[in-house]
Amino acid sequence: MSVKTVATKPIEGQKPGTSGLRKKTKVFMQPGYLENYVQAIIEGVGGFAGKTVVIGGDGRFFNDTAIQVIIKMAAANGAAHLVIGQNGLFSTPAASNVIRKRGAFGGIILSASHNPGGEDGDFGIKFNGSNGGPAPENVTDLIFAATKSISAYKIVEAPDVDLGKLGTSKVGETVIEIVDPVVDYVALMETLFDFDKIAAMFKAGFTLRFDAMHAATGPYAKAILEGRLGAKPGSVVNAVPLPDFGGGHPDPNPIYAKELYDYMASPNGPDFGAASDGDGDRNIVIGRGAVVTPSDSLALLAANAHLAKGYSKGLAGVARSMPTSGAVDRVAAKKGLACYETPTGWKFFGNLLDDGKVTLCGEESAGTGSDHVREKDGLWAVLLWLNILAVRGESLKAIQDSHWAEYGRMFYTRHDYEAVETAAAEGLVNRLRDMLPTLPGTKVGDLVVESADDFAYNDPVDGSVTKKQGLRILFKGGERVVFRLSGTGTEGATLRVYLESFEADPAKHGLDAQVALAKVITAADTLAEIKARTGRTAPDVIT
Ligand code: VG1
Ligand code: CO
Repeated sequence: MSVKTVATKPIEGQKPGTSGLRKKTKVFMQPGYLENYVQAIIEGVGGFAGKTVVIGGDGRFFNDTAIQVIIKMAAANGAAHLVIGQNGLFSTPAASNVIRKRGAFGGIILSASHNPGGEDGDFGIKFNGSNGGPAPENVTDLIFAATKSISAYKIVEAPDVDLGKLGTSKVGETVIEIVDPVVDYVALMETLFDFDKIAAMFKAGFTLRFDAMHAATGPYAKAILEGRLGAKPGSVVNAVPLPDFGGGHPDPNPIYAKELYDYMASPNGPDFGAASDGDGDRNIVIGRGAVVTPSDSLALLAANAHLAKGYSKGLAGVARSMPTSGAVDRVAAKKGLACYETPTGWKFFGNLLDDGKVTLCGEESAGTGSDHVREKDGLWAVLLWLNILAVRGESLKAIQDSHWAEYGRMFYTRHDYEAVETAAAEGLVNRLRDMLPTLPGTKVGDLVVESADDFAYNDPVDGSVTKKQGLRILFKGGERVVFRLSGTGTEGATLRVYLESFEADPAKHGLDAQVALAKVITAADTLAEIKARTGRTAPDVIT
């Protein structure tokens, strides 16, 4: 087996502080680009020699081609054993599970998550460590540094591996093991949830639609929901992963999963609807007459998780990303649980989960998860919801209404301005950041600023400090606006504006969030001059 060393130049592209690289697929397809980044990962994490590495992705265009390259590069860099999902597929949470279960050194996950796929879409790669979670910042910093200093990559000359064939083979000295990606995941879910209770609920006539959006979760959802729990055949739709996600945009929000939202609102809609994203780590859940915001879902799951067998001892604590609403904080306060506030991105939950400080965590961007893996997990959240519904025997709407009556409702919305000119978006944020110290006491419309800061996180486990994680403006009535720029977009800049306000009065809990938040939305525009500076009259996406 001959190892080639190919001279190369440093690559542009990775944003420091992000857990991987996301680019247009065509950027990754440029000669040497993928190879450079993979070599930068290998060097950044201290080499692959003698190590076990898990590999798989969400099946988008270029997934299989990229995996063949990664196999040959891992072999050239001395990896001992590669565990690869059949046909190159792993949902992100399933990959996290396999890394943990095998005691692997880590994994390479190929996904651009909720971004569209295809030759003209997006592609991405990230490295997860031995705990199964996205590499922490000290490691991504080393990978980033390697992208700047790289001068050569190593690759073996060998035939492609048959990714469809289960079993073991070798590339040079490296053992290649192709595994069924679904089996271990189903086994894990079975340890956490009362499959018999959920199955009994389906048997009694409960109906569901799960939209896998032609992405990674399809095979898992079919196997568990229809195969094990007895949901009617056809309950899981768009179940076959496709390289272009069937032309769709695998983000389960009201715009891209409109079909599901419409079906849920129709007279023949099922009792429960859910969807996940490209790589299967996000989820949304919808009941008859009740859409649950991800922030509320986290709070509701925290309040009810003990009803499922895997969480029957209660929770160690909870965590949410800073822009996520404070709904879960209210549950934590009432139950006497520790509640942590972290920067956006799952990697920040890793230490809290590893240290046993929290059991449940979540983000406003449709991600919830627990200490069972080190990624957010879409299907896991759906199963926890089903378990809760089966035990409580109430509708999702009834459960949400009674939760709001008990804890109050946190109205919440996120406004995204996509593909904004980078200089305009950065100008907006920089101007506002400079204004922060002057804001307390300022009147903005009917609201008065209480405090304003740029969020910094002190990790309670390793003592690391992460700064500049989003501008927070808190008003005297408890309303809050957060501004930050996305780290996952691939075109220009995406400005995210997160808005929330608290309402104790149940008579007002039925209001539309955009209506309830009208004053906060206006205040956000007044402060940040969003319309004037982005040239947009309205957000591109409202969730
Ligand atoms: C977005 C979300 C964030 C999430 C990240 C990765 O990041 O806001 O909450 O962790 O995507 O999700 P940003 O920087 O664009 O706001 V996924 O489903 O790609 O793993
Ligand atoms: Co995702």
